[in-house]
Amino acid sequence: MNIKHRPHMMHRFLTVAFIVSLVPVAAGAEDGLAAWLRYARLDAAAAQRAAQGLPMSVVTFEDSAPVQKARDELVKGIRGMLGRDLATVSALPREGGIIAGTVARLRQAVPGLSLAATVPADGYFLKTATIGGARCLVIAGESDRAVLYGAFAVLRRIALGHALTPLDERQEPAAPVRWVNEWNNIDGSIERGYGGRSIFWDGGRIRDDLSRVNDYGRLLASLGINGISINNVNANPLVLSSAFVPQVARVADVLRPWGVRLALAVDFGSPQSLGKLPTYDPLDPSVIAWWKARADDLYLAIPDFGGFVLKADSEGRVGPSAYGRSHADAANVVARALAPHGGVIFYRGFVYDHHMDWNNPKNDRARAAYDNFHPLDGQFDANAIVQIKHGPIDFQVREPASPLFGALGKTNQAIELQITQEYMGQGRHTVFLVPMWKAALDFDLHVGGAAPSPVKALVSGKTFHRPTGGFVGVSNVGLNPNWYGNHLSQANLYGFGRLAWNPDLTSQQIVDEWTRLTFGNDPLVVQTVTRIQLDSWPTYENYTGPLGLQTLTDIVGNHYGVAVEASERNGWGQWHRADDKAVGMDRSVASGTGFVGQYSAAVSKVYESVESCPDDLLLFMHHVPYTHRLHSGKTVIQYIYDSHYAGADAVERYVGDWNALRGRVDDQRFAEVAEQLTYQAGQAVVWRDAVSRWFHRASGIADARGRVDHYPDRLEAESATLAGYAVTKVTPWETASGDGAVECSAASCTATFQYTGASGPRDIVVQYFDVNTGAARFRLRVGDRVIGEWTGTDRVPTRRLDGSSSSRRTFRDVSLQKGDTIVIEGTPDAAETAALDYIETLPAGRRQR
Ligand code: GCV
Repeated sequence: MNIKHRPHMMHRFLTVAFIVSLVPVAAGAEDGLAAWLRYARLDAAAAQRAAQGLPMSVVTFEDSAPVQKARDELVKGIRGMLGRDLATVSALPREGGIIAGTVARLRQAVPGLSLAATVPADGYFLKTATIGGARCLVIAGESDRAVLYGAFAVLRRIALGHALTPLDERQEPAAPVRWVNEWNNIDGSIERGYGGRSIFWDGGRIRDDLSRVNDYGRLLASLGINGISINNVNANPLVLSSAFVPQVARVADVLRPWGVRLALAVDFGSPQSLGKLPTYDPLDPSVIAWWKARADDLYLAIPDFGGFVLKADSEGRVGPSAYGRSHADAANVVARALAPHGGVIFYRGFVYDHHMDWNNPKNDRARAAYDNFHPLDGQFDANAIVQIKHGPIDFQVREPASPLFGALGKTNQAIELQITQEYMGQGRHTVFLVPMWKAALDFDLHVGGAAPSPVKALVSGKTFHRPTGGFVGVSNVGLNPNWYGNHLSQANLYGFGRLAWNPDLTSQQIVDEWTRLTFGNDPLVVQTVTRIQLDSWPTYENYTGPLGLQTLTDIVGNHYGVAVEASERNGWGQWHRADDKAVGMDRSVASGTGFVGQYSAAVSKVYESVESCPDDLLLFMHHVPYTHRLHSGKTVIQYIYDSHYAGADAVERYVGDWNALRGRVDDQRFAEVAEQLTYQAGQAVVWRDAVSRWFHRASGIADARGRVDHYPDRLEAESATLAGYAVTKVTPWETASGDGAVECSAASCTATFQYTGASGPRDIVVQYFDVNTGAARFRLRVGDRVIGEWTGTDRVPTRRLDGSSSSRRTFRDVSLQKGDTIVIEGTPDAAETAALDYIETLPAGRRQR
């Protein structure tokens, strides 16, 4: 065997101490920046297990940046987790090493190494082998970046406590496209971003300090994500200007070592608005030449530029319809400019008319993607990919899989999944989205003849043997140290990346991995966090819009708080059509919009009939009376009530479960997650009451369990003795208890309540409004006793008293005597009026009602 040994290195290897720390690592403060790549020290037993037989050096033969990153990451990770310092060498030492490199190079450098004949694009091998009598761990990648993927996989195994020897694993990604989109504006704001300002842009240009971009590239590489577009799909034409090219090239330089290709979202009108041409008609020769010139310019500076993302003819963006051209014409003019350089265009399938006449019962936004793109199947160039949101509407809490996935047999496609939590609690609520994505990815659209054709196979190009396709996640990370504004939301990026690599992984596997990597292997922590995460989507669905109602959030506003009617009587087409007798959109072929007919016969048969339609999509597909009985036997209206109470109760349980982890999770993350879950528990009550009261009023049918509109422990602020406070209406009405709220327009005001309940310890809940226009102060007194003081400084996305600003504070174990006066003093600040909704006195420790 032809192996070069370097004896002079030997001494160094032998003197490197094999130290496995027996000292438990203190739970220091962690801010979440390292996410799942913390490389925290393993406990002694796990470290010893992983270290057994692990060589003491990393051997690389290549200078390419991704391979060097792989080497550095191995050194860093093994030092962190095992307390071992690996040597880095460029020749195989006599006692073996961790050999990391591309398959092609390793075959040359280590001829005795036997690797399978073929390795798919971006695939890698992990293999323990005896080479020249020495034990080695081989990480062999098809490409530079695949070496990096292999290194991260080894580190993941160590962190999870899996044995490294023996190892013989061949990994390949499900699809070539594994991208993220960041909807960042060039001024540094982020559309639907909840984790702070952009890590890429600031004040109309690329940031000077790109260290967070480097950190992000590392996270993406650890998941096998290989492409990123860094600006909003509602694109500013300026990004294509020559002046921007060097700036954008800086970002590409930072991401390249991590194997992540850079892309831009472009505006279809750019040839006219930026290029000053008289037209942006995709068939006009000057426009064709313009796109080509812009692409050529970019590729000069960024030879591995990934391509463009295009949103056209959608939500006010210009598109080919202006010239009577098709989406294929639009995609192809850009595709042809990119093709000579190996770039691709992602053409978004999110095209619909947001001025639809809501009076027409046949109109249906859900039909739009299929109606627009199915007729064009086969007309898109080979480097064009139609990027399709996972459901036919827009990231709602429950949607069926888009029928368009099954209707493009001759077109490349990618699924668009939303990691940022628009419509899904915006990082203020913990909602683990992987189970929702799995439901779409695993759904069989029955378009593959006898063979199953789940969405994951369609988008990966497997069903129709397409050259490319895959997965795009709308990510929107920000400068917040924990990326999304919520530590637990990081699991969504992790889950997206893992599914893009292997959509057959289960939600349980993914969350188990993520939790161990992010919070360690303490069994109680793992059990608690995985349970909360796995339960969180159905819980969110329960307290927002169950049965296929869609999220029921304020769709004409911030897409966050509850506003049951916001979707109705406007052109946006997210209608649920609830009236006094019935609820749901009739999308059947027989009597509705015909959307169901866009699916294959096997699928449409199930959705077409009320009897066979699954309950969780019933109101997405059908308009049924409130008294309709679900498969469970429960009526629709009672299900709406019960699910909302179940959802709110579940979040309150999460708070208790999380609090039991005190001391097992580092202090900073423990406190921040505790605060987030407590807030979510309060918001879940706001949602619960608003939705259940709205449907109570609409249907006139009482809750069989007597809870809705009956709150015996509540004292409404409107009925308190008010000094300075004045009663005000709240819009939408369902977001305030009773008849509204009270607002203070004086320097300070008081609301005084008489406590008439039994004497004893009570939890006092104060429901108040915290808008983002000031920092009003509040004080809670019982008689002269000050129980608590707080300031309304939360940056919730609203200036108004509504479901987003309604906030809750609970003071535990307050001793109350019958006849006590409970006083809230409110001191407004700027435009925040120290508004109050109600107080509630609950027997100490009892669930909120
Ligand atoms: C970037 C939804 C969001 C928009 C987003 C759009 C899209 O409508 O509310 O903010 O625009 O989807 O995906 O293009």
